[in-house]
Amino acid sequence: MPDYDLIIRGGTVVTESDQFRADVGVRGGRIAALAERLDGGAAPGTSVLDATGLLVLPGGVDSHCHIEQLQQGGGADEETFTTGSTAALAGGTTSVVSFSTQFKGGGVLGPLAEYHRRAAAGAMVDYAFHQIITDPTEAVIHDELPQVVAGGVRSLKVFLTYDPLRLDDRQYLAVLSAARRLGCLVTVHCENYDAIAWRSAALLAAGRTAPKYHAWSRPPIVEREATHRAIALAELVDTPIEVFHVSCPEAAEEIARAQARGVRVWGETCPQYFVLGAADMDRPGFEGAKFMCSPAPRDAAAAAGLWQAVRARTLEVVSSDHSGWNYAGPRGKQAAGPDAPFTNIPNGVPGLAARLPLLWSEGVATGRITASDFVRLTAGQPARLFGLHAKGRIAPGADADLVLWDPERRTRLTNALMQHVIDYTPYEGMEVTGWPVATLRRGAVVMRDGVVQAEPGSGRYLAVPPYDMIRPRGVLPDGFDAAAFC
Ligand code: DUC
Ligand code: ZN
Ligand code: ZN
Repeated sequence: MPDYDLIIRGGTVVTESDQFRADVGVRGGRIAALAERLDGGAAPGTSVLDATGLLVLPGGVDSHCHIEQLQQGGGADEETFTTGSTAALAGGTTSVVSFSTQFKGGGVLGPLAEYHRRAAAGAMVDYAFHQIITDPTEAVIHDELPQVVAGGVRSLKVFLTYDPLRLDDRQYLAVLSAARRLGCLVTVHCENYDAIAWRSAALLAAGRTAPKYHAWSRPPIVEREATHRAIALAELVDTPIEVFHVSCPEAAEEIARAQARGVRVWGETCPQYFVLGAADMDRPGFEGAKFMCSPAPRDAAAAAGLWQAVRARTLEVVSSDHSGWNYAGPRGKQAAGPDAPFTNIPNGVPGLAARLPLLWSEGVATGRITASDFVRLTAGQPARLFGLHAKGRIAPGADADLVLWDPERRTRLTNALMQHVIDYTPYEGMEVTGWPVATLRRGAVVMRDGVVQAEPGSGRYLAVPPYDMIRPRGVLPDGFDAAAFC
């Protein structure tokens, strides 16, 4: 038997701490060796992939993307596991964490079983799930969630805004308590529901209905307040949380303050908050709808504040929050017509394939962050935080999920390059520096020069075992563990 199935020859390996010239030997889908020179390239059964002049990065881990998410009333997102995987692999991402949902009045086990079925049939990336909780009934909390966790889902997602998804504070506390008992992380969408409803009603009454008023309905203060509250209640229960999609420095400051006093809270941001702004929602006609997501994109000053928070390690994950709605067609942004008020336009932007090029271009190529920071933000930290132990790093024993990356290549983004099913990209026409030349998943080349080749269903489910990083820290008001009694 040859020592290696594959040798990746002559590239520069980038880890969270270093960059060094090394060959990478792969055996059985895992990294078997790293060395300045690996012999065995001539052995029968060993193939060689030339990476001269390229960086070798760990495959991206996108820990927040909405793919084939089931929708109320039947059906699912138009981005299927197969099309979403194609976009992911085209952009250098090899693992995702997507969302199984709950519909109010229903349980979680039924939708989760269906979601597993869809992913097993279609995925070409490896995948884990977040479990969205919209209705934390006794049955869900005490009967169903323990089964969900036993099946390898250790991240619960809650929304503090959005009808019909949002939880009030008491319900949020119930989810935090369950997470503490079961050993889960809670991920939180932080915006103040009532403040948004109040401002939206006023904007509609004033005739301000265009897409740009989406941003007016939810200024940074509504995100800051909800972030503060989400953290305070998590501190009350002593449950670790991650604040999703931080869009502004005001929210990042709340996270930084809590981190400084030892609270286990992590922050995520997304490329759209670096490169899009509220001004994009003011494009002519209905075009602004293409840029609508929540929280809303802000402005250049906010983006500068986010970069600072990234450099300070307050924000340690950059995910896509890929949430694709077509611009045209009956189920997309114009579902309620081309003049729909902002309150009736689906939220979300697609970004699976654009995530790594945008972050490299805006972050590494400009000198704001290092290549090792990039690896930590896009692969290492999301893998650690969500318990994906074989992912996100280049080291013997880890899965051979790798990207051969050209750090200099300049590319003008088009929707065709994104390879998702959605009919537009909000990044159309932007020029980026840095591009994935090839993507390997467990040692197999699944994308080369933009051509994705993998079998639907070849992605593997990543069941997450208990892990230390999300253990409560053991600090409770009065030392009383209320979560143990409810
Ligand atoms: N906001 C979310 O929280 N999720 C999906 C899309 C969006 O805009
Ligand atoms: Zn969200
Ligand atoms: Zn989301």
